[in-house]
Amino acid sequence: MKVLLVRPHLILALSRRFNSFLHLEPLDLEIVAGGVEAPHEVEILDLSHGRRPFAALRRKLRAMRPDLVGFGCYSNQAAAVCELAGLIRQVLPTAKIAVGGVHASIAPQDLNRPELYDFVVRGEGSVAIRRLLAALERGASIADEGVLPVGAPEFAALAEGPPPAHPDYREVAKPRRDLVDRSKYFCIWSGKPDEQLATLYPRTASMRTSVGCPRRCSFCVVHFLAHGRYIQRDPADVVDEIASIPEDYVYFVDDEMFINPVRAEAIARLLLERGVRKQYVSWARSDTICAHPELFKLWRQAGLQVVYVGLESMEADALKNFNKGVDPDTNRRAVAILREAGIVLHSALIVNPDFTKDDFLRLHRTVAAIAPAEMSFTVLAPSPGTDFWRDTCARFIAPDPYAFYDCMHTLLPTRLPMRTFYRYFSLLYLRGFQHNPWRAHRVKVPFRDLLRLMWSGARTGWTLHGLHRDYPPEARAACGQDAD
Ligand code: B12
Ligand code: SF4
Repeated sequence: MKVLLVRPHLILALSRRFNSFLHLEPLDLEIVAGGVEAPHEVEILDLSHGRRPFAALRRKLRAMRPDLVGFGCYSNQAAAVCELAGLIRQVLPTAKIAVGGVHASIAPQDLNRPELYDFVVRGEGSVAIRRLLAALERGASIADEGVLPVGAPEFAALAEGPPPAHPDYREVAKPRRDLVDRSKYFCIWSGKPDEQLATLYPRTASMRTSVGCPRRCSFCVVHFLAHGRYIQRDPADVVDEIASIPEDYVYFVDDEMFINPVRAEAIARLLLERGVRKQYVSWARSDTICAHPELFKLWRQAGLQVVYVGLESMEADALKNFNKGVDPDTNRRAVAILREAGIVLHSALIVNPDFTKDDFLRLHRTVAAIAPAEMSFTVLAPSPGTDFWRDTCARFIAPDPYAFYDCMHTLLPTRLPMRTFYRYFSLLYLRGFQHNPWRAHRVKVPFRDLLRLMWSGARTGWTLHGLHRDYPPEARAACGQDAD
């Protein structure tokens, strides 16, 4: 059978703008492709590049004539996947269509649309696609907690509750990195003091060494996806995969890579022993950093350059509301530990739709106190699959909350007039840019990269500044009307 795996295009202009700073390979589809074993054939089509996704998909369908098309789907891609599935039904009605990924795992009922899909796949996909292909080949029916036949009477029962538990990592396929054009994926890189970088945009691979996180932050769906468990790969297996990656830069997409310090240390030591010299970026919680400062020093030697930390806020009340399980002092110490270890901090901070002008001003002061650091800001938005979503969805103002679930568009009414809110919000990015370590450390970069950064930064800032325009008038009217 011929299988085509499709990463959908990005509908929101803002998502496309952010892709000009960081565009990672479709690791989800590469792993699913690894589960498609010979004699089946598999290809990946990444529609997040290019301007004409429908034409590109039509061309691919005509050239390949796949028997099965599989979509990867995060919640903010659900609308795009619908559009593309509709096109496949017209152009190649014989193809079966499956949709998997985070959205299929947490909101399967949203995809129970027989006119568009044949199967919804929940949970890990490389194991599920083996079962699905085997059933399709035999002409047998399939219905279990991982592969749900769309429109079938048992769909509703199978869609209830959390997705199936993640399988043992030894059963999960290795990613088929060879199926994508690797020159297209990059991550902006800050560099060290006074360093001369060959490029600000090195080619970057992504890789996963663990799944899940035992914490339960209120805005995050990971505990629902992974059943609150932390599933870890064996250090030797991790290092074998890192060594096999062609790129020198690797972005770890683990939810939290350092939760088990023994395993994390073993990986770093193996990398050093085997002389695997690459540069890494990863996510870590501030309390993990405070609990194991030596681990981060060791990882620095092994090549860890940037750590993304969901600091979220430097205010005790906000951290408590997010159920973050850390206090502002832990966040401050984590910032200091990373600085001492010579690791660049990427600080992720949350803006509440409830913010007043004073709240924004306080966040500006926080930014200055954390600097120099890479900074990103998101708007607090409930994720489907969380209690937070269930408790607040009646108040949503976004016309399509899934499509607007990019943590930039507010789902809930803002206290300030929406236009004012986004003006302040875009200024945060400007302030963050001014404190970027790359600027503070006087890192030298090629002029063409500088121009590219300025151009994409200006476009992103402008899009953020005018984000209120994406909402209909009634949604804007539901927000605060105070003078700013
Ligand atoms: C790394 C990461 C990012 C990276 C980029 C990821 C990428 N692939 O491009 C960055 C930092 C850019 C990012 C940005 C965002 N992210 Co993010 N991200 C993650 C993280 C930590 C890992 C994602 C990943 O790469 N996983 C590795 C792959 C291999 O796993 P997977 O996607 O689950 O795929 C498996 C299965 O789902 C299944 N499967 C997947 N597709 C298919 C298809 C078929 C056909 C089949 C059969 C099976 C199948 O099999 C796969 C292989 O095992 C997740 C957390 C998580 N646990 O999912 C959050 C997560 C996906 N992100 C999230 C969010 C909200 C965002 C943002 C919208 C906002 C933000 N907070 O920054 C932006 C949006 C970016 C955009 N362009 O739209 C949410 C999404 C929730 C949702 N309802 O969709 C998550 C779950 C985090 C959370 N705390 O809730 N993210
Ligand atoms: S620490 Fe990160 S991955 Fe874990 S629950 Fe909180 S936000 Fe989610």
